[in-house]
Amino acid sequence: MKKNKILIFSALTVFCSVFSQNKKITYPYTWTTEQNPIVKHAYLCDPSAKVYKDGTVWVFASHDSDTAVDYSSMADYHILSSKDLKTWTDHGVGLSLDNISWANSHLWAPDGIERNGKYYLYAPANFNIGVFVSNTPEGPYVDALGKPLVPIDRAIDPMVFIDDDDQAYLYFSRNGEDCYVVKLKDNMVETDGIIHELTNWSIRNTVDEDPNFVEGPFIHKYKGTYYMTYPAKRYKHGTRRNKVGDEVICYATSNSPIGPFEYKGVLATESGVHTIHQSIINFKGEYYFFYHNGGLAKKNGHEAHKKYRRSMCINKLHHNEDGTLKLIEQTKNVFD
Ligand code: FUB
Repeated sequence: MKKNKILIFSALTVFCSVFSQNKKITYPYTWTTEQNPIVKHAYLCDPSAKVYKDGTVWVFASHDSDTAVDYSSMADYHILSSKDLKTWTDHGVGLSLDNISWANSHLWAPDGIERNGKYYLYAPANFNIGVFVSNTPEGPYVDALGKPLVPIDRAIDPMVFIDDDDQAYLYFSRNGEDCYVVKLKDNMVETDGIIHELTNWSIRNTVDEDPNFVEGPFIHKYKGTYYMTYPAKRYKHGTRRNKVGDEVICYATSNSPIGPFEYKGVLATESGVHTIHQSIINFKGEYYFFYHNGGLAKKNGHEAHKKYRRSMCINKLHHNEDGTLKLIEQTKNVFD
């Protein structure tokens, strides 16, 4: 009898899980939550958050498919917004592979920004970075150039930062070990000057114990200091090609947006899904850390594939008095 009850309960759980995954969502889709993962209707990951001039938080997220078994099937970006980090709207797909003539796979981590009344999305497709433009933050975004913006292949994870003097910088990574920055012209669709390689800083150390830069550079400025956060891995025996373990988030600081940056330490430990991809915002005077984990895959019974079916989370970030960053607590409650 007890066995039968367990069987019925398991069947119901699987049914409910499959049913909820197949639920048809119409966009824009709005919900309220204070619990991680904050998005439960789709596997949205690589969240890049920005606060726009009117105070709205916008998030540009990659999209893992419900059946993903690797990172190659990522085919569109969802764009989300919130005015309080509690009630969220997923505006649906802002850009998809169908609208990029020069690429046919791998829409990896994007970033967005507003400038002069226009909205720009920087996105890697087939390991080349393109720039896309829209009249609204949620898109749809159209290809601004019809070709990649950055003349370097194997480039991923673009991030755009506009400094207080209005100069825009495009950061990106390459080959899972190099970091670059290049200025952007005011029009945001042309690079300006040379591409600086940043990985000759102390963040590229070769000590076995310390994690080394892999990808996903993100800049935030706090009290005049430039903080670069980035996913990092340990190198076995100091060999760059021999990385071990899952990514953690490290940070380095500089007094200039083009470095040199000085390694400071680990900001967030592994999130349980091999990658962890971060962004940081100052929202109403408090700092928040966006990242992804495997929470939704676990809830949906997809734990075996959680590495490729990632879910977006937020926790608080604290600056210490001495300028260091407190280790992020990856808690269920966003506002803990
Ligand atoms: O989501 C695909 C890739 O995995 C991203 O571009 C990386 O940052 C890592 O999260």
